[in-house]
Amino acid sequence: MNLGLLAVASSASQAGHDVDVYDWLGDHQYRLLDELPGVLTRNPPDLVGLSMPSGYGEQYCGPITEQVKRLVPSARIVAGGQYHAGMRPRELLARFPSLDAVATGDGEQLDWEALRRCALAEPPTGVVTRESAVLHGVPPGVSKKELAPEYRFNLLRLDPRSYAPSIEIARGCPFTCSFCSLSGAPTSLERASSKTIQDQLQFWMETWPELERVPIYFECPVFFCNPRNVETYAECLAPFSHRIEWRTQCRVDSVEPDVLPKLHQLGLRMLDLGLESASPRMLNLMNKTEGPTEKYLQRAQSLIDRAAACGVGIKMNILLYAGENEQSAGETQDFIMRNRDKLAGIAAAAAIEFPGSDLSKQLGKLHVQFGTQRREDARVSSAGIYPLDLSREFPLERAREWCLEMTRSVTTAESYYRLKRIGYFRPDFSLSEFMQVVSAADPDSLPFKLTPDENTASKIHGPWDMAQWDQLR
Ligand code: B12
Ligand code: SF4
Repeated sequence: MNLGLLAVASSASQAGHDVDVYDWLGDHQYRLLDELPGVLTRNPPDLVGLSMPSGYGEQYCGPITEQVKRLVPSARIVAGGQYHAGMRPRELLARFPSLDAVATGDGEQLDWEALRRCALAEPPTGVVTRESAVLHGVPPGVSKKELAPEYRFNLLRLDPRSYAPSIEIARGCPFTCSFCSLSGAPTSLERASSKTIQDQLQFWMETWPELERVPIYFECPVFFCNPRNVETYAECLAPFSHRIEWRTQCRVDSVEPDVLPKLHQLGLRMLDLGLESASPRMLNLMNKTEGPTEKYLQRAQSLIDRAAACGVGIKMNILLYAGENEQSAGETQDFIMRNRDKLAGIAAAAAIEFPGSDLSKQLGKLHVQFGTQRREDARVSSAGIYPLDLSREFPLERAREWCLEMTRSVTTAESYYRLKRIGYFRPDFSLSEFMQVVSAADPDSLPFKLTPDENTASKIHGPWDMAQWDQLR
């Protein structure tokens, strides 16, 4: 679910505007492009907001904005999504002639009424237009004393049961890991209020009354928990902890190992741990930790050990970065192999250049130092996103081969299903349905290895085809 889109729409609705939300998961859920003429004609909008949290949405921006302008020429169209659209407003306006404006920051503060009435040369705060000479404040003048958006789920026009449940628990990140889009816009962390969290949980409980436990992703850039604030979570989650199993993401240094048993009692089942690397040199290059790297790795180890002991699954995120070589990748590989039996899975990936990130800003320097360079990707390079040759010694192909090998060394079909069940799949998507999708897929294309049992299952021929497999990924 696109929580950013829902948060913005909810605040517009609270301000008295009539809002419809089409949180579009793709043609398999709703044929948005086919339906758009009907939607626009039935209820012609004054303003259209497009959410583009990642560059992967840019491919739809042209067709949607052109249709809107053709059918409702008076409508103003604004794109938002602070870590993507907000990083390249001018480029978007140049690329999409029918787009009028880009909102650069948190969307709750956007003054929709002002945007509707203003001359495009004088947009409201936080909005960039083709005609505005300068950016009016980045991001908009947000006074985020307490993050308490009221999520109005009733604005969704599509069936909430077709989404993987997620809720927002915090926003913003004070760290500056150089590969991350958030590094280009360092903001402090804002926790959602208990009421905001409870209201969102209540919605999902009501959406899935028949489920004993509802799997929910607790969305935040970094989950922070220590013995001091764990009681705040306990109070907030107490009415729900017997009915939820949740997953969230953290840094090595943001969760204290001692709180894991308590979090497990509160329903935590899966923690995405951003280790990124076990090579001290790479951790420094990524600006991943301010303290000594040995301490970082010791802390990671105790988190993994403690989680394994109390039944919290750890899915470890690994990133190969600019300057990587066989030695540094080998150090990370050793760490993974040592912990293989304690991990619920890993996701290994090669760093990608995203607009606005520190990596993007430092590319020239990294090229001189290591030979890091962009590679074109026909799908996304027009959105300012580039895969990279990480170094002369570690080109893109080698990085991809290494990542697949590592991911497969830990993940099986079943563990992959268990990982994705919270936050990615519909709650009622069963393991046997998943295995049917797997059975129709080319085993070489899978991000996991099939165990002998699963190989047998792969002989079952389900009604699924590869297109459905692609949608699941
Ligand atoms: C949850 C999440 C996902 C979820 C759901 C995505 C979704 N549709 O919401 C899933 C797992 C599906 C996902 C997938 C991917 N994601 Co993602 N994801 C996130 C994450 C962690 C949180 C987003 C969120 O819910 N935030 C909470 C909401 C409330 O905040 P928000 O989205 O920023 O919205 C606010 C403003 O941006 C703004 N706003 C948003 N939309 C609009 C629209 C209008 C009109 C206006 C005015 C304002 C506005 O107002 C909102 C409220 O204040 C972000 C990182 C982050 N912390 O934001 C990455 C992030 C957006 N993802 C990223 C990436 C790369 C991906 C993937 C490509 C990963 C992959 N390799 O497959 C895919 C691409 C998916 C796609 N098709 O676009 C990158 C994007 C970088 C880029 N420049 O492209 C981010 C920034 C992570 C990162 N650190 O690099 N992602
Ligand atoms: S990787 Fe995580 S901790 Fe680092 S800047 Fe991004 S969101 Fe923050």
